[in-house]
Amino acid sequence: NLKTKHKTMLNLVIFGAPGSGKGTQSEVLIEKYGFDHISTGDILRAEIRQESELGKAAKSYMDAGQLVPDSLIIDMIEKVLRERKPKKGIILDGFPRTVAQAEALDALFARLDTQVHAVLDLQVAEDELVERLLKRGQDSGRSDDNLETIQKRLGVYHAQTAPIAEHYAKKGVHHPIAGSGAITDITARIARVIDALG
Ligand code: B4P
Repeated sequence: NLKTKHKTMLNLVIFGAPGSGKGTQSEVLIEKYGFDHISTGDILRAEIRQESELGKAAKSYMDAGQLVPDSLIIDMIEKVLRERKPKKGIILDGFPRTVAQAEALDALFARLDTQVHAVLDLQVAEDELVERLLKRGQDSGRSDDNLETIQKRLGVYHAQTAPIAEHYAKKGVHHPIAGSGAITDITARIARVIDALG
């Protein structure tokens, strides 16, 4: 049941470029606050491992550093959001990634009589992003963590994903977070925003 008040349940979006620490901070936040974690990247990688129709459709886009088409992602997230029964709140990680996805999420939450309460935008310099992803690529086995694909993903981020920040700034829920430094320091910056939500 996603219909709640601030004090009982929060709908949070963790936002930022590839390598900005979305997955990393989500893991810490689910532990600290008991939130449900919905990572579209993780769901898509699981679909690929299972060789589902969605996985087969998504794989070529992901390997090329492109976004999976909005229609597939929006159907997928609607299904996931309806199945989950979060108690403390949810962290959307890697979604929305386009303005069309953000608008679809607004419409879905409106139907459930709720909204996005905060967008936590992790800001990290480009050279550090590349360095982190290349380092992960050494042992993650992720087919998209190589220099050529990383550069494509960063280009896609600037062209298609970064404009969402403005969409949420207009709604007064966009929070820039300095995303460099120790993981615990970044968590503390995020926690200050979450705790101020009430
Ligand atoms: P994602 O799985 O979301 O991958 P990502 O953007 O690289 O972020 P991730 O969360 O994994 O990395 P993090 O920054 O935590 O997406 C992969 C692909 O799936 C996309 O390219 C797209 O094709 C598709 N996709 C997913 N969602 C979609 C959607 N909504 N619409 C369309 N397509 C979609 O960590 C990176 C590295 O940095 C890690 O190794 C970590 O250890 C390190 N790190 C983190 N914090 C650090 C710190 N403070 N200091 C040093 N290193 C740090």
